[in-house]
Amino acid sequence: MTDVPSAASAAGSCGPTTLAFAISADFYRFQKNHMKTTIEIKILFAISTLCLFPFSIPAFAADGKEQAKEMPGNLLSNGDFELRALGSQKPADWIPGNSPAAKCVMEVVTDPSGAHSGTSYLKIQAPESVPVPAFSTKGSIVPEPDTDYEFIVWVRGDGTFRQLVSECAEGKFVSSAGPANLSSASPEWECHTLHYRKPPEIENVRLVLQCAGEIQFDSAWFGPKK
Ligand SMILES: [Ca+2]
Repeated sequence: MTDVPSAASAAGSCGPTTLAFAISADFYRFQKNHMKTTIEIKILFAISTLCLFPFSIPAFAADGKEQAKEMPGNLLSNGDFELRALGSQKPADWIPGNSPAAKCVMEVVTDPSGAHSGTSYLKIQAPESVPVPAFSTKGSIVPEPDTDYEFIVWVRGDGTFRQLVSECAEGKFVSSAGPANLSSASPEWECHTLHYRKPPEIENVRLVLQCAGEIQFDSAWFGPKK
């Protein structure tokens, strides 16, 4: 993944030292030649303002680029779990996918030092149950035919989990693609990738996270294989 240059580095040769030297030199010539005109003062002020402008906004420019580069090409909405549903601690654009999931604690936790991406992650507290609680994307995605996809998610916690691609045809759920069994989560963030290719009869898919125990998810990504 290519790093995006920061706003400060993009400012290039228009650095503070160069700027100070240029202004000092101009001011010296200004005094030497006794050209005390209002127009020259205005020109010097305009030059200094234009050169200093990039240094006044690096935080905003860098933040936007950081978010854009974290998960480029992601077809998932709110895969980084940075957004909550209105008036709720639950994540925007994710919903309980079965009745056990509706009874679980599912919340976005803001923890800048603990999040895998951004400042927040999804925490789910789910009991052992049959069926295993499942959490789904709210919207469906239409994968291209004959194209390899990846469903990536970062996971940690105390319990078990798996990621699935829920497949729909003729407006109905027909099958799930993914591992047959749940896996144990690690206490530290680990990346898990599910490879997926849409069968011809499948029209659209939803992405599903299943878990039991206390599991945290972050940086979920679905898109064509990179
Ligand atoms: Ca995040």
